[in-house]
Amino acid sequence: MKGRVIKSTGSWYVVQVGEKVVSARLKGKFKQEELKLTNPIAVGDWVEMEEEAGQATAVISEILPRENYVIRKSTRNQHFSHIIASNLDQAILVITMKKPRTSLGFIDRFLVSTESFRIPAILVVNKMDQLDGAVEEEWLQDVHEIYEPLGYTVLEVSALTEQGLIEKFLPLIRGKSSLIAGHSGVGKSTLLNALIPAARQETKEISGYSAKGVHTTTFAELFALPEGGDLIDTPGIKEFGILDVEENELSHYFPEMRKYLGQCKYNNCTHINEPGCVVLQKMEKGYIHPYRYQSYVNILHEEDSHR
Ligand SMILES: Nc1nc2c(ncn2[C@@H]2O[C@H](COP(=O)(O)OP(=O)(O)O)[C@@H](O)[C@H]2O)c(=O)[nH]1
Ligand SMILES: [Mg+2]
Ligand SMILES: [Zn+2]
Repeated sequence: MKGRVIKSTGSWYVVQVGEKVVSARLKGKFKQEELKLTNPIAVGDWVEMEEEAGQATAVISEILPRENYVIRKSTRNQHFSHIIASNLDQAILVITMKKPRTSLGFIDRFLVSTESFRIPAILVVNKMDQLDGAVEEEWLQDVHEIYEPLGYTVLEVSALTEQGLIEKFLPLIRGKSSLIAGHSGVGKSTLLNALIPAARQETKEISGYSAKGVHTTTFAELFALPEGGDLIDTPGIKEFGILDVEENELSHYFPEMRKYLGQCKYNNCTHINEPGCVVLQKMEKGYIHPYRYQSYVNILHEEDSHR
């Protein structure tokens, strides 16, 4: 019996098998190849199961090879990683200009992660009903000007008024498996509820708590769209983290730099101050946005301090 894991509670897995939902568990130790994982099975995994005699539950006997996955370092043991979700067609970053404000630097970190996982990313600007003021207009314009030329889709919606949801958002997610990420309070749950009423996700007022003080222990969960496809909610996951990217590898995950790689004088160029650096030249000529270059430098230095 083959199915897809839609929820994990640690030891039990909820698996979708056609129209049916089955509770399944793992028997014994599971062999892990290559990766050191804190969770052997992730939401989005396709698994093979055997029914347990006389019971409504099943035992997972095999994980089918993952097409891709999104992973982060374990918070408890940094030699281990945690798979957030697998078998994704795309990742959607929900962003807002205020309450909370999503910084361009945060967007860039997210995009570096999705580039490294080779998963296409979409930026969804939520809370468009709240758009007022020149500062916000400018932020929105920056988002369009910076990310669209790089090939990322930027979409504007309001989960509250449902503006843009059916005409613009639905066509992008129909029939696909999409991960939803973003700061706490940007409206991920509200968006999910608007598209999948059966999801009934709890939404939280932002004013009542400080985003930093909230300890969310919830796991990712997959919800089927009535129109086909599914959305994977990732509550409590701020960012995936950038895993073990070598210094001169980071620029591979910036599409606007990627095309010039190999043209720098030194093949281990980090594009900071090396002579004959084509990336720096292109940036000075305006082919690479200075904000993006600044994010590149910031990520390089942050990752450096973790080495
Ligand atoms: N004005 C406005 N508020 C929204 C919108 N979407 C969500 N919210 C509000 O933002 C707060 C946080 O939403 P929630 O869905 O819990 O965010 P999450 O943490 O990303 O899941 C709630 O009070 C929502 O009602 C929107 O499009 N416009
Ligand atoms: Mg939520
Ligand atoms: Zn260079």
